[in-house]
Amino acid sequence: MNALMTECIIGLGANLNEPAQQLTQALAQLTAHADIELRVCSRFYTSTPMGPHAQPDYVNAVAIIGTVLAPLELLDALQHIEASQGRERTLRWGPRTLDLDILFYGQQLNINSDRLTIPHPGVLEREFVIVPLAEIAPDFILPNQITAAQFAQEIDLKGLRPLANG
Ligand code: ROI
Repeated sequence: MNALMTECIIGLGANLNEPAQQLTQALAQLTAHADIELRVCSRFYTSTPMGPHAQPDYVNAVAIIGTVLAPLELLDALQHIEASQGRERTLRWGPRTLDLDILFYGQQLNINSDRLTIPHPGVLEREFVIVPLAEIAPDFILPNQITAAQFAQEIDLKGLRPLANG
């Protein structure tokens, strides 16, 4: 492992155009990226849409990466991958082919800029983030000071379930 790498937690989500394939392809792009090292990814989960319900179920996963990129550089890289897989930025909380969110960057860094808020503000409300995170990093301390594994047991799963072949 490169000592200059920062460990980051990334959320992946998709609900259009073969969502599981979108996630698989995104993981391949992360792996291929010169400045990103994919360390581990959770299983894929099917989740109920948060926001307007007139949209397909999502496939979600959480991955841990190492990167030498600064936060906004990482955001650029992730948005480049989203765009390459046909993501168009249209409706807030609308359906999407691929969403790559930086959930946490490094140990406890808070970032509040126009383009980026870290930790991601929705983390604690999102069972589709907490449960996959608990799978790969059970001891991770969330912003509410509880471990991911503990919090995963307390929240409403809202139908979240691992994909059969995830
Ligand atoms: N709902 C689910 N279940 N999974 C997501 O990844 C997701 N992403 C979003 C919104 C539209 C908020 N809803 C979601 O951006």
